[in-house]
Amino acid sequence: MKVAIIFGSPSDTPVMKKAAQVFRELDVEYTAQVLSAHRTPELLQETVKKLERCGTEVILAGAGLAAHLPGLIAGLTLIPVIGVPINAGSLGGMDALLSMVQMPRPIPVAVVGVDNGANAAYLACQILALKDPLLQERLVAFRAAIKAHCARHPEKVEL
Ligand code: RP5
Repeated sequence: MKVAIIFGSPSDTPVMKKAAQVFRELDVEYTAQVLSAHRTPELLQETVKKLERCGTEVILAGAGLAAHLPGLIAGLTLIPVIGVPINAGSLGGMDALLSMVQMPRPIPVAVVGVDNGANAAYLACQILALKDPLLQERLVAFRAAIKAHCARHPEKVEL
């Protein structure tokens, strides 16, 4: 499996489902599991090592609150990690966003917008497409379809 989706709690499921939907639409195989940096750190470490052994190329990591999951994973592996900050509390996701984007060097986490699981999947697909010409073709076709749709249905605004 080229992509692994990991998220901190079952309560993150609706956001991470958006990523899974993109992978299905673009015909990219993925695995998904709930693993918490805080609640099950040893299991997380074992899982990351397993993902390395089975050739995983990108990891999506979604978490809310003190969202250490993507940073911890990034510290365990060279597989690129895309963090999805999740709005899970009174700070509207800013807590998760900043904890992901402020990773200290040299352990980066690529971060998308709050609750934007779909964009994390698109970015993962673009990374995979560097070595997968057929996926690249599907992405080009997808972008062309979006462009054609926007050209056919330009948004009208009242000024
Ligand atoms: C984080 O804490 C999870 O990623 C989730 O976004 C948040 C709340 O988790 P639950 O209390 O709903 O399990 O670790």
